[in-house]
Amino acid sequence: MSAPNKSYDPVEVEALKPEEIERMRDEALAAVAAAADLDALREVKAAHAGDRSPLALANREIGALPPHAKAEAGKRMGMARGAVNKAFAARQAELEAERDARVLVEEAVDVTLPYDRTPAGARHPITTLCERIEDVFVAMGYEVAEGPEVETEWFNFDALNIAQDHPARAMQDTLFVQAPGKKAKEAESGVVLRTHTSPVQVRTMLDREPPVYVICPGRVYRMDELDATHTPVFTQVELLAIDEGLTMADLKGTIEHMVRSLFGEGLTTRLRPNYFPFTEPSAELDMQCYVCRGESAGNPDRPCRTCSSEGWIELGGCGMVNPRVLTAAGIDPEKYSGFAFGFGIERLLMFRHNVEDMRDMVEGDVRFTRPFGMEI
Ligand code: FA5
Repeated sequence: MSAPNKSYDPVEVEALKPEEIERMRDEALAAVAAAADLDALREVKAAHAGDRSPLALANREIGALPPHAKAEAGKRMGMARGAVNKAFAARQAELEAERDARVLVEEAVDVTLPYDRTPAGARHPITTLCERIEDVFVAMGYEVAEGPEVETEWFNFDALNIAQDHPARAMQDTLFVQAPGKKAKEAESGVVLRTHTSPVQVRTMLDREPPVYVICPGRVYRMDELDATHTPVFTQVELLAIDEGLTMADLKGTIEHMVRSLFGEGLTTRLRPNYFPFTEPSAELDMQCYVCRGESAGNPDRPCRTCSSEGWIELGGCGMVNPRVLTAAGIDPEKYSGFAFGFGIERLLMFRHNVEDMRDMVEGDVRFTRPFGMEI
């Protein structure tokens, strides 16, 4: 700091000359305006408005002025430093606004992007529906039984009373793994990809002593073209009960319980006569349409897509186990009777979930399976 002035002469203090203060102010203002970002502005502040800045050092010189000169110099200095501080605050606000706008753009999160780059698949609804049906029957005391998909003709046809000349045994209908009589001299029976789950009935009866209550889910194969309502590989569930005194009424009551568990209360079922070599009598089992509850039948004002306005939906084939089948499996038909029921899960899935094309079920596209949920 300069020595005190005895008489007023601001020129004596070089740094307090008006033009010098203006120069320092203008230099500071130019530096503030030139600061391109907040870091640069911070440096500008230290250099032009900090304790060691030219204006601050000049400010200290005011003390060296005579009292009557201090006011004028102080006013001039105050205005210069005020202008610099104001410019600094304005530039800081401007740069902060620029930074905030940039951050908003650069750090924006697109919440619509997939959150998982390796999404988990979903269990196939055929699997979950099969398990649901198994649960219904296990709760009634049934066991789950399985059999091989590559099956002998004997189990697939003969033991089920399906005669040698039955059309189902023709090469056009059944996929033969080994033709009868060839290679397998010891076993005359040919080998096929099972065409239904009914051979598991026979295997189960040979394996266990009655009473028998089993449910047999599994994959089956037929020479069918893949189209909207057929697939050459599909899933059936077979139900078999062998006990003393079983009748068609037990069969109907059991299926009605299954229908209630899968579709809700209040739906009736009906039996239509049919023929299967392995059951006698045999029937086709229908359930009342769970969407229109039968109201669409004969009512053009209330069409129903689910049952094609029939009012009924075909569930599958059933009947009392033919005594010949019981005998082939070593069970006394005089003592025991039994009922069986077999149905296709793909068809059940179609009408239960309004799937219009069976091909969607076999293509393995998660866009089909995902809407059914991740049921474990
Ligand atoms: C049978 O397979 C008998 N074994 C069912 C049975 C069991 C009757 C026990 C009596 C006692 P059917 O050929 O009708 O029957 O087939 C049963 C179900 O399989 C059909 O109702 C249908 O839902 C399904 N199905 C048949 N062919 C196909 C196919 N190509 N694609 C998908 N589902 C099919």
